[in-house]
Amino acid sequence: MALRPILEFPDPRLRTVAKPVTAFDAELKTLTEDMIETMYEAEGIGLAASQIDVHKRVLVIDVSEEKDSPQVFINPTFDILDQETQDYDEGCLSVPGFYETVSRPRRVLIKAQNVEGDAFEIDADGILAICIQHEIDHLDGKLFVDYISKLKRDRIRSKLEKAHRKSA
Ligand code: QAP
Ligand code: CO
Repeated sequence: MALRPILEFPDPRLRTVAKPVTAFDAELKTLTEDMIETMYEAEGIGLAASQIDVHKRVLVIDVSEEKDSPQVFINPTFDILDQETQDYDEGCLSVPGFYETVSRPRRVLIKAQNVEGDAFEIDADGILAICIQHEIDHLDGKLFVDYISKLKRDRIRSKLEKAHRKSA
């Protein structure tokens, strides 16, 4: 297993639209293991392959209290089950240190495949419903900062750019 570096906003590679997974092979298994390790090390609850510069439709999520229940989603999609929205102060491993309120549908039916390629569905609400929508956005080149004002986004951008210059 290996840790992979996480891209940070405003890295343009985060805007890449990920391609569907077609090969359910050992390389995919290794990718998901590395993503789970990288997510835990960074103390995240979700990570999209896009965030480690792998542009395949792969997500890992662990919303459990004990951080012992990683879930893998290959080629994930969702249907909205409840038009009612919920607000949540979202963060992102690619936007470290910043949190902003985002409103998303509160209940969704997740459809995905596991690492073997078997299809499954989950009726999700709460944090899992928010997390899956946030992570699928990554696969489509979108970030939570796209939902806030340009003023707030530009402030976050300049603060992160400054931090990146200092650490370079
Ligand atoms: C996405 O986010 C998410 O700024 C996952 O310094 C967000 O794991 C899903 C993190 C909200 C549901 C609700 C962020 C860690 C982790 C930071 C994360 C930081 C350290 C974010
Ligand atoms: Co994120």
